[in-house]
Amino acid sequence: MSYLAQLPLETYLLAEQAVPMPCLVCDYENCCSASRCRNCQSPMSLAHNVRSLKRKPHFVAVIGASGAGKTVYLGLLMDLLTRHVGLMRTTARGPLSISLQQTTTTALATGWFPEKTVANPEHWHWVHGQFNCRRKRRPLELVIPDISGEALATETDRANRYPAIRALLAKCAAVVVLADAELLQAGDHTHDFVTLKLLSLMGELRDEQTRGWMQARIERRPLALILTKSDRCDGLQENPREFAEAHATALWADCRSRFPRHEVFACSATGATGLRDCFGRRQSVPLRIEPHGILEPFGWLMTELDENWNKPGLAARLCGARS
Ligand SMILES: Nc1nc2c(ncn2[C@@H]2O[C@H](COP(=O)(O)OP(=O)(O)OP(=O)(O)O)[C@@H](O)[C@H]2O)c(=O)[nH]1
Ligand SMILES: [Mg+2]
Ligand SMILES: [Zn+2]
Repeated sequence: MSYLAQLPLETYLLAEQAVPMPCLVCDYENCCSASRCRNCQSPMSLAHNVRSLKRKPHFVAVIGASGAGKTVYLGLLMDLLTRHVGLMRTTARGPLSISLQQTTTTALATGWFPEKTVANPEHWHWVHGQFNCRRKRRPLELVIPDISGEALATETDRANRYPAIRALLAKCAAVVVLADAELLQAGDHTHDFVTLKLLSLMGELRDEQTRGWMQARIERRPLALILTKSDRCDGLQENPREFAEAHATALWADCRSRFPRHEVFACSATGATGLRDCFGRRQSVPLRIEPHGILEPFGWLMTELDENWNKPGLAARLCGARS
């Protein structure tokens, strides 16, 4: 009787693990089985999606102070797009891309606003999807993260505390700035400083970007200023530009001077809100969900992105203009 056994070494599995996988957000090289980047904690599924699809997405940076309404806006936007409301629609890439929409709509359907986004990057939602507009020929591949306002503010004061934010601000192909219209109308500009600092940081990082036509495109990236909670401000929906000039003078002027392609919009998620007691604290709750002005800013951004990245011959023209 023999006591010898044969064990296959399967060293090819080790070799497979040794091949590094660069993070799509910060380019840090990770082990290919990692689920989150070791440097910026963004999901590695983004990089895996790109490898399998062979199409690199554009990043859209959504910035604004804590409480500006980023999560509510993005969650509702994704819900409308996946339900094919209007001319645009999206197809989510991977299950993680559906979590933001799920969290937001579940909270709103049960009579609450979603929880404040925590500063820990492991809990941020990264939406990766293919976005189509029926009027356009080519779909756009986009990654839109919902980042905590608290983390955005911290990054402006302590560089590299959140590497994902820095990388996103440098790489993004479009910018969405959210500002609380109710606060602006009341003359409270404390939130503006976070956004102004982020826009200034973006300008600094842009200068470190690659040269040539890529740099030219980064310089032409569009910015949409969205004034949120328009249900609380009379007349805002009808004339957001006038409102921005009257109540957000510094912020709107900064957006215009830094981004040659800009537009201002107003939106609201609710028709009315009320106050509800929650563990001894009075909290604002939605009484009626009536999305207003959610799709328009995104439609404008898609058109601008399409002009900047998909238009044949534009790269050549930009190169010519700069050389
Ligand atoms: N009236 C009204 N209130 C809103 C609307 N959208 C958001 N809010 C209020 O604003 C609060 C903050 O909204 P969020 O979307 O969580 O804000 P955020 O920018 O994601 O904040 P952070 O996660 O802290 O960065 C909500 O809890 C609501 O009380 C809206 O359309 N109308
Ligand atoms: Mg949030
Ligand atoms: Zn990373």
